Amino acid sequence: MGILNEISEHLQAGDVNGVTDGIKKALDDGVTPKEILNTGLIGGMSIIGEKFKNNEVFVPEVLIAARAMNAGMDILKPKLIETGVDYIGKFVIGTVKGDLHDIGKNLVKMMFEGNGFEVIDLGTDVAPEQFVAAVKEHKPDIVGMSALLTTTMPEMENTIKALKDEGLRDDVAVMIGGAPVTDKFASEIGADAYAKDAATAATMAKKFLS
Ligand code: B1M
Repeated sequence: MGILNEISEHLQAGDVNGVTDGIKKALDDGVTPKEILNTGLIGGMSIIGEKFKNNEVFVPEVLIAARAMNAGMDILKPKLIETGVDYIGKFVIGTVKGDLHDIGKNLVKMMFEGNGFEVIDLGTDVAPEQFVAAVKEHKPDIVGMSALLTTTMPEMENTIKALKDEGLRDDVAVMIGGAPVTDKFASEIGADAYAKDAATAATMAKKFLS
């Protein structure tokens, strides 16, 4: 459908006004909020995700597209709530204790939102007990942790241990990532998955949904 492709194109170009005007027009034309979300916004974000993975676009383009997606979601969210939106899963994410880097974490968040997840973002410097409290409160399918410092990577293991101590480990999948993190490290600390980039993480996450 033309208008949905237009929204997707505007999103990929990071054109906030194009996205918001397109959504208003689509709603006026009787397109459902769900179709706008799935084909226009998520469709556009998935293309950006693929291009990012293939080094065809870079962090600034993804952040600009993410800003356009956020602007679109501001209009769409109330409509989605009215009509009832089916998220594909719930994802809690945070940058671990002692670590203030959030650019990668925010990209991961956007890619998950762009793939249809409800995302609870705990921010940066998130202590193991905060992850535990969020799992108790939100009952997510997946907990994601990001770390950019070699000195904060052990907090990922501490968080997994805290989840075990609270009897919650079997209730959630744990995904980790960040520049110094590796697949080997993920296995060593008992995480369920490591992803090297945000787009891969969002695709990989779907295997943890029941
Ligand atoms: Co910092 N910093 N920094 N820094 N910083 C690094 C990480 C560093 C490598 C720079 C260097 O020395 N070459 C170094 C770490 C060295 C180490 O530990 N081995 C470092 C240091 C030392 C520090 C300070 C200690 C410096 C100081 O104060 N002396 C300090 C620490 C502060 C703290 O956290 N407590 C510090 C501070 C900062 C700034 C505040 C200035 C700023 C952060 C701003 C912000 O985030 N809002 C900053 C920045 C920008 C960087 C660099 C330059 C860039 C990081 C970044 O955003 N990359 C970085 C050097 C570098 O990487 N070239 C550096 C882009 C981002 C998109 O990539 O986060 O890796 P990344 O995310 C990727 C993937 O890793 C993956 O997806 C993303 C994209 O696809 N991914 C996941 C990330 N999380 C994931 C989770 C997943 C899956 C995938 O599943 C859940």
